[in-house]
Amino acid sequence: MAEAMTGMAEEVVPGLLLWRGLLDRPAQAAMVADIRGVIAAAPLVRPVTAWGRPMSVRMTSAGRVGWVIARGRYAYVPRHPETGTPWPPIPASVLAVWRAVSGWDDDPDCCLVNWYGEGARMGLHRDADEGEEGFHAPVVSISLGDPARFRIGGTERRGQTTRLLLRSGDVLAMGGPARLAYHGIDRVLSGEGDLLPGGGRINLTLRVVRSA
Ligand SMILES: O=C(O)CCC(=O)C(=O)O
Ligand SMILES: [Mn+2]
Repeated sequence: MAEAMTGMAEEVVPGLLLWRGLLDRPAQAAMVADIRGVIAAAPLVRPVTAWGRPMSVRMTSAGRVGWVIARGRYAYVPRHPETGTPWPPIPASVLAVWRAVSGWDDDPDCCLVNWYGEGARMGLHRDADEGEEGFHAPVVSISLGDPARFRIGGTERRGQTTRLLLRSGDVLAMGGPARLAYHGIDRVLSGEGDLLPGGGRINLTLRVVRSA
């Protein structure tokens, strides 16, 4: 299954695989319902960066560990920072995507949930808190809701970048030479999708974490 799925992907840049429209509309709607369940158990928070600025994206997690910014430091922790309760499990619908595309035997430890409201974006960054062993696995990203302009470069912050539009139902895997590449969301095309009432974009990233 994993190999067959890998064959169906477009390799946008080395290591960055894209499955356009992997999730059809009913699958997207079902996944949104599952994510609303995650958010009900683990409310979205707006992390504050090390520079003291609140991020424009609101976040929560599912899985063994969740990604947080704690006193200016990025960390994977086993409990929600505000409620103190363990993160809810990663929904089966989301795990099924990981199993189909990651080519990885183990399930991910974290599903980071990003909620982009009007004007939200995410600056260029690397997913580099998962620990050396976690870097061998890809990061799998699922887009739901309004389309977004995604950008990816190399392992240096400066340098050439490639842009692509991510639409609802698209799935990306960042592995191999793209695993530690700088990437971000320049802009969400608010209101151009019709999956989420009132607009907005949900992005899920699945990560193997060996640092926590
Ligand atoms: O929203 C996206 O598509 C990317 C999110 C991302 O890069 C992250 O959560 O680390
Ligand atoms: Mn990222």
